[in-house]
Parts: sequence; structure tokens; C-alpha cells
Amino acid sequence: MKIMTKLNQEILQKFPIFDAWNPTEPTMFQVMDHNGEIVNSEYANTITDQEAVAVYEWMLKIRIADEKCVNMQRQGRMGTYPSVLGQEACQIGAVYNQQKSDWLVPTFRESGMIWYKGIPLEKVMLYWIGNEKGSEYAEDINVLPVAITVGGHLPHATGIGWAERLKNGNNITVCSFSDGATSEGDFHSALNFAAVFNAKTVFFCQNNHYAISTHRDMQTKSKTIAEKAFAYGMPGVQVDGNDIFALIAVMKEANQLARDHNIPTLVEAVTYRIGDHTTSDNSKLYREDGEVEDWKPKDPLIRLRAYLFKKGLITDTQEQEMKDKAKEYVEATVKTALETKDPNIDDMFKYLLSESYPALEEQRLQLIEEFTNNQ
Ligand SMILES: Cc1ncc(C[n+]2csc(CCOP(=O)(O)OP(=O)(O)O)c2C)c(N)n1
Ligand SMILES: [Mg+2]
Repeated sequence: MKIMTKLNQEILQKFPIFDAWNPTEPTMFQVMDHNGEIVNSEYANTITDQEAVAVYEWMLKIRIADEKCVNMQRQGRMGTYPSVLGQEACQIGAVYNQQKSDWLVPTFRESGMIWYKGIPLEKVMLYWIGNEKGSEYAEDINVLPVAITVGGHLPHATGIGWAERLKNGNNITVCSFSDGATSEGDFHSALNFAAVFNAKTVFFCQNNHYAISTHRDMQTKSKTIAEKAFAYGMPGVQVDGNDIFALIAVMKEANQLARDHNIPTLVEAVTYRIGDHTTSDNSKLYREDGEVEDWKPKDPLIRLRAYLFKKGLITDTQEQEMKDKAKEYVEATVKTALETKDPNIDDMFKYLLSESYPALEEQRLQLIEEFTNNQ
């Protein structure tokens, strides 16, 4: 792109997807269309047949676990839960090319992503059940805890990517967020700082078209979210977020730009939040059923399934086996999560500050008393 710096242009030539993407005439990068047909043959072999089957199995697992979590909330066995329905390709694509020691800085709609990255499903469930054990991750997994504050985690991702560059380290950071976060000041600070200080950070925006009830068109006048990258002097690309082949191809370039050249990027993955914002929301109040119906055929599972069946890579029986196995695993995990002991009610006071103060102590005693009386 002509608007990049000279240095970046030389490097960018080695990254054809980012190099070709033009913010003034934006086209969404796609490899597989909604019918599972390859529309960009150059990237048809982004992953092997065997890998494509494995990715499909993971997408099924994520969908089954997600549906279970929504049902658990309805049964009063889980707190508020944000569904990832329709965003399964993004959940995998964002971290598919990561190495184990790379960092992931996720937002709250990332149950599948953190699971795929290596956080046990049991932890994911415990978090949404309200058990703080759900945020206790193994030391060797570089995933930050779920960020509820919209956009608040972006500067952290810049910081980690910057630190890694200063250390001459090899790890990259992927920061995942959605369209709503791009309206926060933290988005600007994080991207500007990352570009100026050459942080090894990839900003992965799942444009799922909504921030609760606020449509993406109310979020920004920009034609695309990806084009914002160019204002910060970093490469950007808009990609079909329901096309796992396209996502993997884009993230491969983004990761390499960060890892080998200390160049951060902004990836806009266009997808759609099929479900409600969370289980506390009713999206029928602010969007037309027709809009949701229009997006359903673009589902990431439908198209990968069509591709696999057309190529004879999977049979109905094998698919059923995958589903049965996933359901069995999810049910066993629910059982373990529900059997996990609740934390002590005053732990949140004990571990928040090194020393308490009278007003806080008063609140601690009041909470204990209320719990004891309600037992
Ligand atoms: C700073 C801040 N403001 C408001 C909220 C309340 N809130 C929670 S989720 C959300 C919308 C987020 O939309 P988006 O970033 O597009 O993420 P998505 O829900 O689509 O995954 C809002 C406003 C919050 N958590 N943090
Ligand atoms: Mg959103």
C-alpha cells in the first residue's frame, strides 16, 4: 500500500494478503464461499484435508459446549453467559497459527478461543458459573483472564507485545475484541502505541455487527474497521470471519509480521452474532428476525461441512460420532464443574488488598452474616 512507510512497503511485499488490501477500495478477503466452494485457489491448501476435518470437529465441540452453557443458564446452573454462536471460525482462526508460548489477550466472548488455546473447558464453565477458580490458569499457558471491560485489555496486549520486542523475544500477542471496543479510547491508545513502538501484537477484531443493541453502523462512520489501521501506520485487512481458510491464511501473515518484523496489524473479521448479546438480553427487541435469517446460511460450520462432504473427507456416521463424543465430553465437564467447591465468600476481600481497612472489613462481615442467615 502506497500510504505505508517505505520500510513497511519493502517488508509488506512478502505478505501478499496485507499488501494487496486497499482501504480505499476494500474487498473482504475470502477463500471459501458460503456454499463451501473455493473461490481463491491460491489459498485452497492453507490447511491439509486432515487439518480441515480436525478444525470442523473443534467447531462442532465449541458449538455443542456453547449451547450447553446457554441451557445451563436457563436452568439456573450458570450465571450470565455470552454465546459464541456463529463466531466459531473466528474462535479458532484467531489462534490457529499461534505457538504454545504466544500470548492471547481475550475479551468475554471467547469461550471457544481460550478452550482451543489450551484453557480447559471446565475453567471456562467455572468462570461463567461465578467460581473464581475459572480464572486460575496453568502457569505455562499465556492467556490473560477474561476481560469484561470493553476495550480495556487492548493496552495490555500492546504492552505485552512491546515488552516482547524489547526483550528480543519471539512470542507474539493476539488481542481479540469486537466492533464495540473500537469506539473506546483504549483502542486508539493501544493501536497508536503499538505502531509507534513496534509491538509484536496482532489486533483481531470480530466485527459481529453488534455491541449489545448498538449496530456497527452506529459505532463508526468508517466504511470498514480494518481501514482504521492505516491511520495508525500499520497494515490492516478485512477478512470473512466465517471462512476458516481465509482466517488462517490472514493470521499466518499477521503473526509473521509481528514475530519476524515487529509490525503490529489490525485484522477485521466480518462475522455475525447469531445469538443474543448474553443470556440477559433479548435481541428481538432491537433487530429484525430477517436479518438473523439472512446470516444463518453464512454459518461457518455449514460451509466447512459442505466443503468436507463434497471432497468426501467425512461421512454422516463420522460426523455423528464426533457429535456424540463432544456431547459426552461436555456433559462430563459440566458434572466436574458443578461438583467444584465454591470459593470462600470472604476470599475476594482477603486477596484484593494486602491490608484491609475498616469500611472494607465492615462489608466483609456484613456479607458473611447475610450468607450465614440465608443458608
Ligand atoms: C467500558 C465498558 N463499557 C460498557 C460495558 C457494558 N458492555 C458489556 S458488553 C458491551 C458491548 C460490547 O460490544 P462489542 O465490543 O462489539 O463486543 P460483543 O458483545 O459484540 O462481543 C457493553 C457496552 C462494559 N463491559 N465495559
Ligand atoms: Mg460486537
